[in-house]
Amino acid sequence: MNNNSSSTLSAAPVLRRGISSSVKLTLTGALLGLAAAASAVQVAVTVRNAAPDNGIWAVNPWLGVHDGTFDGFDVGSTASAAVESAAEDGNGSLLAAAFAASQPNGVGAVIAGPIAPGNTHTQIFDLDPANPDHRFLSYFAMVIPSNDAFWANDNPSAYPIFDGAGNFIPRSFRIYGSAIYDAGTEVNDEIPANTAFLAQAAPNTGTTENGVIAAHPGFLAAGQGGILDQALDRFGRTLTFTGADFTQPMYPVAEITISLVNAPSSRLLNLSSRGTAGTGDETQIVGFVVSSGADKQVLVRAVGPGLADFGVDGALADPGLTIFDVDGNVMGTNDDWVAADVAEATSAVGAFAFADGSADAAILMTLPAGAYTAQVDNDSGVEGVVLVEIYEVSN
Ligand SMILES: [Ca+2]
Ligand SMILES: [Ca+2]
Ligand SMILES: [Ca+2]
Ligand SMILES: [Ca+2]
Repeated sequence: MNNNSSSTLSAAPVLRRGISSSVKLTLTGALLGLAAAASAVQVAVTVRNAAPDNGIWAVNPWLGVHDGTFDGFDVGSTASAAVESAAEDGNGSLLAAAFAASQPNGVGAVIAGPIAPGNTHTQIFDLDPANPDHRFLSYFAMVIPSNDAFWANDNPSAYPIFDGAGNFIPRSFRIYGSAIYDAGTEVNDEIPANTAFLAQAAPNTGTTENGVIAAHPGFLAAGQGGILDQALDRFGRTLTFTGADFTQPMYPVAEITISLVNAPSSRLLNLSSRGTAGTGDETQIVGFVVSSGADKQVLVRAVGPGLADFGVDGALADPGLTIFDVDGNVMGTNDDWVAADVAEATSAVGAFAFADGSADAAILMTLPAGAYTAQVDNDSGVEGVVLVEIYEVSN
């Protein structure tokens, strides 16, 4: 299952204080509750291009899940033909073949296509937590435009998905510009005819560099006719790369999130709705329903400051969160999250962790069947972007 598989559903109209709102919710991953095979779980690996506007793109990221020994490259060493092809042309097929040969019981995938700054793609893997061949994630993506720039993990065991006992390890991590490598296979002339995504017309076009894999020194400075000065018409618009100087301190390149879509023992409902919230009529309202049956424990979060870590500009500085039932009764409220209350559940559902002492809001509570709204407000009076998340913690 490739990306863009997220589906939408319309929440019931919500009435409160005269505000009527029909909120479209984005359902991340899958709506579960389906009986899974006893041993299999679905793990979502989400790759987000975290670069700023007019920044660098990624193309055809390759992902592989393995036993911790698949090491596709080493900094300081000559690139393999597979790395050359993946770094110069965004072609991961040789890398995938090398992976398949090395890891007959591993699982690999290529997320096809270019990923624009701010865009996200998700790959779902069916994994067996007890299988040692399903323990570690590796990734590799070409930076475009470039001659031979890429980001990937040099250490094959840096990103365990499960611990040795088979426990899932939720994780979200960011890759910065300082972690972009030069494959050392093609001179960084940035001439459009040699540069993938610009005017390069065939694979393996450019001047051979005969170097080794090393930290990438960055693109030619603006005004030198390199990538930062280029513009191209693509996808019905004009693309420029004026924001592509990834040598800027803490330049965000990508964010990779590993989360559990599904577990045999729990039904994970991860509703996410991102919008702006201010005061009064600008309150963001998200409706959700606990269906009939046993009471449900839910984790509801209003993420404001935490979005800044994901490169979102204009995040709401201090969201407050209140859960109402259908009659307008307050079921729970929180301004700033309390670790003792929600940290364990946050980890259990695979949500990313908030920074210590942040002003994000989170409520963990058990609700009987019924319709509810999660409402975000804001005491600063300055509107901002907020993400509302609703997770079902247990059946
Ligand atoms: Ca290595
Ligand atoms: Ca190079
Ligand atoms: Ca080239
Ligand atoms: Ca080459």
